Amino acid sequence: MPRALITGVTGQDGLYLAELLLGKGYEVFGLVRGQNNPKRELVEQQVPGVQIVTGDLTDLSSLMRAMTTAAPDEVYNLGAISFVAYSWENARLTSEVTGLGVLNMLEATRLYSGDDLSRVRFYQASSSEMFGKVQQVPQSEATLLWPRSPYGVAKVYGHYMTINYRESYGMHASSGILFNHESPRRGPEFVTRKISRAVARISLGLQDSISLGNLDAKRDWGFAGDYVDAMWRMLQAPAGDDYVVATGETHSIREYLDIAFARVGIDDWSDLVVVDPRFFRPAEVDLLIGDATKARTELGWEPQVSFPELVTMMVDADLDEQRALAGR
Ligand code: NAP
Ligand code: G4F
Repeated sequence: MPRALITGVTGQDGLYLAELLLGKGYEVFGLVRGQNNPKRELVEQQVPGVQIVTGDLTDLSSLMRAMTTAAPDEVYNLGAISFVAYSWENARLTSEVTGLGVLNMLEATRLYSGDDLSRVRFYQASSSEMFGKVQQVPQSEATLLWPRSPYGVAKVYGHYMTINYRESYGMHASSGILFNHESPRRGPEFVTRKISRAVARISLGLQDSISLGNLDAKRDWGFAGDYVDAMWRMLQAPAGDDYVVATGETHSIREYLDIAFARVGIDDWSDLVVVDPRFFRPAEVDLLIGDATKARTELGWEPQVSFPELVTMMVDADLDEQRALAGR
């Protein structure tokens, strides 16, 4: 039975990846940080097969203990401070967790591996946010990186450190440059879930309007369940490498709003959306669209869920959740 260690198991991707690996017969260990972390219960309820180990990406010795306990064949480093807007307010902490945390996890993996440095396969959760002020459309593995946020800068550090460990030590280390991926498990601070939840609440009479920032930003949005499959495929490849994972389509926040409100029978949402400058960012990433040709051809990966299906899935899930909370 193969063994995997997932950092960030309490997050959106961690939960989907744990489900995927358990379904494939893996023994799965999930790193959970902090004392009495309330998300631990979420993992225990939603993916009960996961064995929880405690540790923090900023604490190398805790990661080495986690490696010894899990004795993994595969390490998926998904843990990060992942909310871009928060990263300006907490730039140093973001650098320590999202940037230096990758170095800590690579070091824990290298030290655990001993003489056989290709024995443990390593996945790093890199991000399309690294493309920032995009230098090429669409963005591929060869596109120059130009990050626009402390989060993006931290991800660039982790990305190059992963490449460096592959080149320096011959580790099977892969970096997935994933474009935005969403689901009903998405945190409510991200724009897609913020909208799907608000649309559900507005349609049920529980909320009057929604305040948002820049409605013209465009993202290449896919379904998180499809994207964790790409992570697994990278670690089954003969050697570590870097791959863009994206749908190849881009849509604005306005288009997301159109489909989300239409799902609850509202065609004109202009009076229901308030543009609030508080949600504008010091520097914006205006356009992301990925070219995933390499992942398609080398890994046989294909996204299964379309943009309208994704939006509909999220609104429907939030309608169910809000109805249950309101006792309807
Ligand atoms: P998420 O839901 O925000 O999950 C982040 C995870 O990191 C949580 O489990 C969180 O634990 C954990 N974490 C935070 N600080 C930590 C620390 N100091 N030590 C250990 N764990 C820590 O993110 P996601 O959407 O699942 O994304 C997974 C990864 O992919 C992240 O690295 C993200 O930056 C990257 N990524 C995401 C996307 C996307 O569109 N979703 C795209 C590209 C790349 P707590 O629950 O305890 O806070
Ligand atoms: O949903 P967002 O916060 O996601 P963002 O910044 O693209 O980052 C996500 O995707 C990255 C991959 O490219 C990941 F690496 C990262 O961890 C995270 O998962 O914002 C999307 C867009 C932005 O342009 C933002 O300015 O939506 C715009 N937006 C407009 N109003 C808003 C809002 N974003 C949020 N969160 N909240 C708003 O009210």
